[in-house]
Amino acid sequence: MNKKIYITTAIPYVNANPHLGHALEFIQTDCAARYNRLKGNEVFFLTGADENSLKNALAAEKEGRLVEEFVEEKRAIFKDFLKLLNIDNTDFISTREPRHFEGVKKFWQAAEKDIYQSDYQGIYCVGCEDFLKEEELIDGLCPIHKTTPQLVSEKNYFFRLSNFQKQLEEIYKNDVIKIIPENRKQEIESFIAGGLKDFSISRSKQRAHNWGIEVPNDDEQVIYVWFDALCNYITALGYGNNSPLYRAWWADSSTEVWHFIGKDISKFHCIYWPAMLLSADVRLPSKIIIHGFITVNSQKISKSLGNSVDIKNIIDKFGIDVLRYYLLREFSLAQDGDFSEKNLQERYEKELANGLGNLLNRVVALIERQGGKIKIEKNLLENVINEIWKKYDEAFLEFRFNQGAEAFLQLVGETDALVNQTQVWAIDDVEQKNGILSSLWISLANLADLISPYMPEISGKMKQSLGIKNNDKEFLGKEFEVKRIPPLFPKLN
Ligand code: ME8
Repeated sequence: MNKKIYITTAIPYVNANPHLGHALEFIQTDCAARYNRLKGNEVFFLTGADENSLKNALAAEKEGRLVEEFVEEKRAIFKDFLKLLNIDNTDFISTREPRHFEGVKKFWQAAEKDIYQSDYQGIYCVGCEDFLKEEELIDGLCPIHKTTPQLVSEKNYFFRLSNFQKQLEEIYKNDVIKIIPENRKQEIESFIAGGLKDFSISRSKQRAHNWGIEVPNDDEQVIYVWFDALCNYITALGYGNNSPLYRAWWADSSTEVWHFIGKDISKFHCIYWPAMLLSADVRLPSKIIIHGFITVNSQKISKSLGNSVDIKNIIDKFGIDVLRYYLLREFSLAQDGDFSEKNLQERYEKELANGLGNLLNRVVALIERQGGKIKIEKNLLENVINEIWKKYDEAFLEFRFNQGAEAFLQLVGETDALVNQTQVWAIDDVEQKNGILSSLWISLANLADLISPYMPEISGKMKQSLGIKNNDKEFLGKEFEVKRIPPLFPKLN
């Protein structure tokens, strides 16, 4: 039976421009969304921008700009970035939108029984938008941002996270929310086992630089940016006015809800967010899929550390599908990975240009020599293709994008082997020759589907070259006219 799946990415801060880490997350999420659409599932794919944070306000002030104007400009840059990466999202939410403000206020009120006021003193890192513990500091600095945290002392509203200790333990023990991969689940379970403490969910307006969503009925305080931002997943659908979209895609328990996030924000998504939802009596997500970090020279990518990769350059040189392919093929969900253009180029030449591209070229040329039309009569590779789809589908169950790519590369290899072993070009028997060419054609038609979540444009070009129209899935007995096209992966200058 086909499923309905609501898929989300984290919403990036817009204090700086998008980087390769954001690209990895957008592309992985898009790949999962496209795969599920390919399988006939109905997908709603949300992404957006996290705009009410203090670090956005500080970045704007540093440039002497109005915050509202600054975030608008950055939001547009993130939207362009999504287009550049060919991300097929259904909607985009900015946390400055009225639907978000309305929804966050409603959510706060729904969780009010677990909210109380208290004095607080602690050290706060604006880069993390989080309170840190003294023992986490290295030489008095935040270990990630290498900056001195602020000492904060004020009256805040708190969320009674401690109330949810037992429920969260049960949720993860029974995989009510499934955390993928397993190593991240263990981290969350041990964090919970360490004891959950209430956390502050508001800031004085002064400390927030007068930027953010006001606490309902208290015009002195704004809502903590994580409490606000996490709500985007439901406010985008219209939680605020209980809209039909919200009822269909979130409240309906037959819909699956999947959050894609990076490892640095798992505490917020796997602990704070479910507790907040339980408190407000809103259903929980089904899966939280957590990826590792891309590093450049083993350092976290960030504008402030000055080690960002020029994505535009890479795309100009190789094309967007190649960057997508590389990120999905190279990085496994559970581990961090170091980005290397040399490695990308090697995979481009070996796996794409000499592998997939060459195979298409070869088979189309063989069919052209027979007049360009092929009546599909046989599939000698049927078992192989079935086995490849099985491996591919299994990989997607756990979001092992790299294994999905291995599966289709294996099919490229097996199809190439059929050309070589049969020496099809030298066969005179018309029926035998057509049987082999049919099989080669079918394999390529399957490859066009298999690669489509990874390289949607290349997939379209392959289909065009194979003469496939209208997303045909049944090939036997039908005739197709192939067409030579410029190389899918041209030689690099
Ligand atoms: O955390 N490699 O925003 P963000 C891989 N606004 N992924 C990376 C990465 C890297 N080097 N750097 C960042 C936020 N990411 C919040 C999210 S959601 C309600 C609010 C990932 O711009 C990071 O893990 O810092 C996160 O999933 C996403 O990019 C946005 O990060």
